[in-house]
Amino acid sequence: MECFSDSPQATDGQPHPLNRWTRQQVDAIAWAAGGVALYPFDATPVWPFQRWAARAEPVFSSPLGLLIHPQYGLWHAYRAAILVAPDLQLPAPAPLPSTIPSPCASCADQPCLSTCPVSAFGTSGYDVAACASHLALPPGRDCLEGGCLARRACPVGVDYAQAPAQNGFHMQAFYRAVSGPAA
Ligand code: B12
Ligand code: SF4
Ligand code: SF4
Repeated sequence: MECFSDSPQATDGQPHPLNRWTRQQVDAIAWAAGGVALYPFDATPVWPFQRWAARAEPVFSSPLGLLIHPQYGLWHAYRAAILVAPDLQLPAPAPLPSTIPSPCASCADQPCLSTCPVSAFGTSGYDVAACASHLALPPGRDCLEGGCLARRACPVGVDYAQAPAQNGFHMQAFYRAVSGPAA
C-alpha cells in the first residue's frame, strides 16, 4: 500500500489513481516477460478474474459474491493478470489441495449476511442501489470510511484485513463509481 501511496499517481488529483499506478507497474513486468497485462477494471465485457483465481488458488464463492480464501478470508483482490505464451517455462505451481472445504461450509451464523444495515445481501444477490443510498447518508460513514461492515463481519482471515484507510480508499472509489460524476 505504501508503494502506491508514495507514488505520483496517488497525489496528482487525476481520476483512478490506483488503476493508473497498477498499469504503470504491471505493464513493465508483462513487457519484461514477453506477455500482455490484462486488468480487472478496463475490459468490456469484464475479464473473468474470479474464475481465473479459482483455477489458481483455493478460493470459494462466498454469500457476498467475493471469493473467500481459507487463510486470507475475504481480504484479497486481484490487480492484474499477465497473458504469456503457452511455452513459457515457469516453475510448477504448488498442487491445489482438493480436499480443503470452503470456510463458509462450516460457518453456521453467517454474520456477513446479517450485518449490513440495509440488508444489501439477499437471495437475489447484491443490492448495489440500497448500499449506495446508505453510503450517501451520515449512518453510512462507518462503511465509507472503514470498509463494508458485512465484509468486516467475516471471522475468517481477520489478521489480513485491510487497514481502515485502505478500506476507506476502496469504498470511496466504489461509491464514486456507483453514484455518478456528481459525487
Ligand atoms: C462489476 C464488479 C463490481 C460491481 C458489482 C455489481 C453487482 N451487481 O454485483 C460493483 C461496482 C458494485 C462492485 C463492488 C465491489 N467489488 Co467488485 N468487481 C466487479 C468486477 C469488475 C466484475 C464482476 C463480474 O461482473 N463478474 C462476472 C464474471 C465475469 O465473473 P467470473 O469470474 O466469470 O465469475 C464469478 C463471478 O460471477 C462470481 N460472482 C459474482 N457475483 C456473485 C454473487 C454470488 C452470490 C456468488 C456466490 C458469486 C458471484 O462467481 C463466479 C465464479 O467465481 C470484478 C473484477 C473482474 N473483472 O472480475 C470486481 C471484483 C469482483 N470486485 C471486487 C471487490 C473487492 C469489490 C468491493 C468489495 C470493492 C471495495 N469497495 O472494496 C465492492 C463491494 C461493495 C461493498 N459493499 O463492499 C473484487 C473481489 C475480490 C474477491 N475476493 O473475490 C473483484 C474481483 C475485483 C478485484 N480487483 O479483485 N464490484
Ligand atoms: S461470515 Fe461465514 S458465510 Fe460469510 S463469508 Fe465469512 S465464512 Fe463465509
Ligand atoms: S458497504 Fe455497508 S451498506 Fe454497503 S453492503 Fe457493505 S455493509 Fe451494506
